[in-house]
Formats: sequence, structure tokens, C-alpha cells
Amino acid sequence: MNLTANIAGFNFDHILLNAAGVVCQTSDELDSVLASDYTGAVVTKSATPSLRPGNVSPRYHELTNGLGTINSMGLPNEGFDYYMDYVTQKQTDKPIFFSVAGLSKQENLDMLHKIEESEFNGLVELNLSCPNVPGKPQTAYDSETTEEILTEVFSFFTKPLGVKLPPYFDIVHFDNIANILNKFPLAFVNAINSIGNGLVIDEETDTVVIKPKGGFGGVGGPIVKATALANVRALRQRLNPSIKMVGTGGVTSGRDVYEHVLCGADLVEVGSQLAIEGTSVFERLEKELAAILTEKGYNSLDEVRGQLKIIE
Ligand code: FMN
Repeated sequence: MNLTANIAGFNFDHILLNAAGVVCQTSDELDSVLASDYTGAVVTKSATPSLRPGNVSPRYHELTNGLGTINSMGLPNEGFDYYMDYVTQKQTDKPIFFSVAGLSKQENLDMLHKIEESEFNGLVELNLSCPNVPGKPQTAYDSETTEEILTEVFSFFTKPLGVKLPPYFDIVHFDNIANILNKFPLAFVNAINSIGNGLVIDEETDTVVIKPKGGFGGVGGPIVKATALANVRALRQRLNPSIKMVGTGGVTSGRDVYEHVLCGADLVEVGSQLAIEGTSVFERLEKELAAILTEKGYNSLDEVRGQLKIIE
């Protein structure tokens, strides 16, 4: 069974990896994702220029009925230099995605200048969609700023770079963001980040379940799957074929991975379910995916990718 993918000349022997922010903050966590025989790559925690402790706790909560997670971590991370050391020194055959999330345009440009000048030879994921930093809106909901940042980035940046997007909820918004992204030589687009600013209430105590922002936080897991699939599908239909798709959101089974691929995903990331289940999730998901492909008589994901059927 061929479960490989290719983005910007990088070969991925497996289509699964962690989603940024989950099991990837420390070098040990990053190593554990790379060590799995069922991951094709690893993505780092989104780095800011300096170490950040993030928001106050409790800041992450798993919904009791398996519906997913809510978090307002606030980008806790070890700082840009820590991840730069990791991604330039790590000896591995698997491609590494270096996720960066500046809290301003200038912070993003400064980090990307450093990456451009460094020996890093993997892929960069520019996170334009963190919903959990108080006072900082999700950049990719602002078309003008998104275009401005990408224009400046591509005036000097020559390494493979993609963007991590927030979910969009209107056909016009899919059209707008795709029109902007198609102006740039992006290697990939990753959809979706958490659905921003959900609210979960504890049944016993009538209290919110996380402390930052009065309980508002990014939502992930099964409750976001339909939105994630819609974003992967809508963007795949609109983006230049040279821009590959990373599908993220709502993956808890091999069937979910398969559906992301049907919608056009080249790689598929696991966030909430990885946090819940640990790195053994990759083996389970790949085996479930392979079983579905075998049952349907496919030999390769290429036969499935983007082949979603609609009702004529
Ligand atoms: N996305 C990022 O791009 N950068 C991050 O640093 C980041 N941190 C996260 C931390 C936690 C605890 C969780 C649950 C998610 C985080 N995300 C971050 C979003 C995930 O990468 C993913 O896009 C989202 O959770 C949807 O996937 P899921 O349904 O599999 O959870």
C-alpha cells in the first residue's frame, strides 16, 4: 500500500504527523513524533521570538463526551532559538516543518529572515491563525494584512513556505483567501487551526472549563471535522495545483484521514486526538486507513486524493 506524499520536493513516507502545538513543544516531544514508524514528518510548536509561558491554567480541557477539546494555551513555547537549534541539528530522514507565529508582522519577518539566512533545509509553516493570544486577532481573517505580510515575506524568502489558516465559514471568504494565496509561490496551505473562541460549560458547576479570556478558547476534535473538511475541499478547489494541502481538524479515525484525502489533503495532521491518545494514535490511524483502501480496492492515496463525489 502506497501511503506517501510529496510537497515541494520533500518525500513523505507516511501521510500522518502531529498538528502544531500538540506533542511538539520540547525536543523530547518532537523526538517522540519522529520516532513513530507511522509519521511522515513532524511540525514544531509555533515559535515566537522569545520564550513564552502562555496563558494561565486551566487552559486546556477535554470534553467529557469525546466531542473534542477546547484550549487557550496562548502560544507557550521555548522561543525561536530553541526550535532553530532543534530543526538545524536534528538528524532525521523525515522532513521537519518549522512553525512560526510572530505576534506582529515585524516579528514574523524577523524570524523568517533568520530562517532564510540559516542552514535550515525543511519547510516553514507561517501560523496566521492563532486564536488564543488576548488582544491579537487571527491575522488570516484580515485579507489586507495577510496579503501585505506575504508580499513582504516573498520579497526575500526563498525556502519552501506554507501558511496555517483559520477556518472560514462563507463561500465568499473561501474565494477571497484563495485569490490572495494564489498570488504567492506557497508550497502548501494547512487548514484548519482550531475554531476560535468557542465556549464550553461544565454541567455540574455551570462554570466555564478554562480560565483565560473568560472561558473562550479554540475548539478542536470531532466537533470541528465538518468545518475542517469543508475548508480543505473549498481551498483545494480554488488554489493553484502547485500549492499542496495539509488537512487538519477532527481526525480520530482512519475514516477521518480518508475523508481529508478525498477532499484533497496531501498530508493529514492530528491534534486533539494525539493529545488524548498519545503517539500510538499514528499506528492505529494508518492501519485503519490502509484497511479502508484495501477494502475499496485502492493501491495508493493518489487514486483517492481529491476524488470526493458530489450528487449531480
Ligand atoms: N496550531 C498552531 O498552528 N500552532 C500552535 O501552537 C497550536 N497550539 C495548539 C495547542 C493545543 C493544545 C491544541 C489542542 C491545538 C493547537 N493548535 C495550534 C491547533 C492545532 O494544530 C489544530 O489545528 C487544531 O487543534 C485542529 O485539529 P484537531 O481537530 O485535530 O485538534
